[in-house]
Amino acid sequence: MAWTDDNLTSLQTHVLAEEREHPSATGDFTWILSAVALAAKSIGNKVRKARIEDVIGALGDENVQGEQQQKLDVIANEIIKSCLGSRANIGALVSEEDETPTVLRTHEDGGRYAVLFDPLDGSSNLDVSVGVGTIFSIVRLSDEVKGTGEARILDPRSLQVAAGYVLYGSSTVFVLTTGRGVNMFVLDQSIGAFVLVKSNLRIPPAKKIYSINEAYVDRFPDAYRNYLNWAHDNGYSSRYIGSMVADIHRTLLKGGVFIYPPTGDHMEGKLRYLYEAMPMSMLIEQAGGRSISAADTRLLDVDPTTLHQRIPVVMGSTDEVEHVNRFLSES
Ligand code: AHM
Ligand code: MG
Repeated sequence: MAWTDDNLTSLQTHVLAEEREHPSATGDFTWILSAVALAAKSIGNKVRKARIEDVIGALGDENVQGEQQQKLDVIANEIIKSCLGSRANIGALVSEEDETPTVLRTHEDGGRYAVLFDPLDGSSNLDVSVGVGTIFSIVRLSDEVKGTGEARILDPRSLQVAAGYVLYGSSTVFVLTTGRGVNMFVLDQSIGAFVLVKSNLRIPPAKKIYSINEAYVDRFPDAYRNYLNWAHDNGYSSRYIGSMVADIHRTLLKGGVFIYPPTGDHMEGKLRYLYEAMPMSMLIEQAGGRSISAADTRLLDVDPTTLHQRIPVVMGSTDEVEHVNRFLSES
């Protein structure tokens, strides 16, 4: 298909057009998403030059999760905070890399939203030039709780209103939902803009692919082992990059199921609820897929109790999630 001016839609244009359909919209989203897009361009640029600028590898410190911080984790975290920090409607920035939220302004001062993010997920893969990504979620903060601290962010009346990720892969891809389907944009380096390449993305309902770190199989609960045995007997294929954004991106486009189960010593699994599981679940559901954290338990129905909480994840094509769910229900 040839591009013409008629079908070239930028991320900015798309968000403005969506807002115009809501007479009560205040322009808040345009502000926040343009800051996220700016941060994504800047992080993408750093990722591409990381080897040249010698910012590959560990920093030597551990983050709040007790994990090795990569130099680029810290750089990406700073970039997002500096891009979002000046947006007047944001109450708090909540990062996987920071122990406590960065409070920008209280409810009384107009802080209506929190932006939650994993600045550079899968960053240990950078050493080998594998795709990594930024994951984010925009939460409209409850008016019922004062301040903009942890209690207000975790209040069940606070609502996730948008989510997305940016994949820094062979191209830079921005996948977004504002609660009305999923749209995909690709960065056109020559004009410096994210351009809409696929609207209303739908995940295929079934595909015989599972994405799981099978090396841990001996530490998975029986139900997951039984599922894997069943999948082996039923002609499944395995795909696992070890970089959640890349694995979810493939799952969204091609179908299949992405699983990060509890493991013997970590019954909560590895992935963080607020920065990884929650935004990806919204995207998957908005694309027509399903996301659960346990048998018959919709992940997004689980109320988080702490900011850095982890949660087991099974998400992807509806039929494929149901196959896993069947085994979880039997155990
Ligand atoms: P990170 O946030 O420290 O980068 O860790 C999250 C990453 C995910 O991208 C990926 O799905 C997972 O860790 C892989 O973990 P494992 O190596 O245990 O399979
Ligand atoms: Mg992560």
